[in-house]
Amino acid sequence: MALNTSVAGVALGGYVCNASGPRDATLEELEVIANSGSSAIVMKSCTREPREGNEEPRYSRLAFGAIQSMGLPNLGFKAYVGFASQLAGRGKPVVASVAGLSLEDFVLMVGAFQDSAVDLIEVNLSCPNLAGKPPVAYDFSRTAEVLDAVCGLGSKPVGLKLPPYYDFVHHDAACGLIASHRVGFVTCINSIGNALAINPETEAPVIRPKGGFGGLCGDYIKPVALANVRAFFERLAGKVSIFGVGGVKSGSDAFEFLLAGADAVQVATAFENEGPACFGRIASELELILQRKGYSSVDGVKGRLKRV
Ligand code: RRO
Repeated sequence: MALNTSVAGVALGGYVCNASGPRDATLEELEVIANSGSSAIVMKSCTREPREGNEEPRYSRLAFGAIQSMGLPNLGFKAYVGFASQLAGRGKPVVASVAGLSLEDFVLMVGAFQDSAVDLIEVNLSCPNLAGKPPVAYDFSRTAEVLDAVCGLGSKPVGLKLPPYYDFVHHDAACGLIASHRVGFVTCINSIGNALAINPETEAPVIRPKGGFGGLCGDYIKPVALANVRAFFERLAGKVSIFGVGGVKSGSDAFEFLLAGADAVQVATAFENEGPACFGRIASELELILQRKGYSSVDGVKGRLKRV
């Protein structure tokens, strides 16, 4: 059964890979991903300078997922440029994720990764956890500025990690910008920003940064993620590839993203909870579903959501 696929012309040997975020900030962690069933090695979003991230507690499991406000803890982009050389040649694409704190940072980092061993560059326009810095992708004029500045810096495909949008006017606006720039892929979605979970025993939020407001992850967000994948597929199919992310923890979840139109899925919360065995497990479950339904590849199903 062929689960092989491609994103922006880059071949992936499987449909399931890790997402930028959990367990991907150090070389040791990235080696674990390299040796797992993940079909790509996606690195933690990086900044110009190393960051410790937000104060603890900043991650809390919830009944159906998690809430977190990590605050971009990472080793600084130069470390990831170096890691890319060490991770290249392992039979799977290496994906950089850049989160600039300014336009200049985005230009510097995308330029550096264009000259590196990575295969894809994900430009994170959607981190919800930096106090005073709203996600760039909720401001379409700032998004246009970033795209103008980073899309022509080299030949490696550049993609956008997007926040959830909740109205078609916003999908239309985002797709208008994407269609007028050289964007190879979109990653839908980042966590749902500024959720609040309260512990009634302590009478306090479960995480400390930003008064408890943080990114919602896991099962809670899957329908929103599917909706965004579908909305982008309807507008961009055949022109721009789509990574689906948000609540993928089983083969059935991955199959739903495939029907919605995702070229591949990324796994975050399930990887955090289960460790690297999740990738092979989810891929095997997806394979069984495809077999049972008589499909011989992911391509025969991609985007073929039926009408009711
Ligand atoms: O590090 C984080 O707090 C973080 C990032 Br960069 C992101 O893109 N999305 C998220 O939920 N958390």
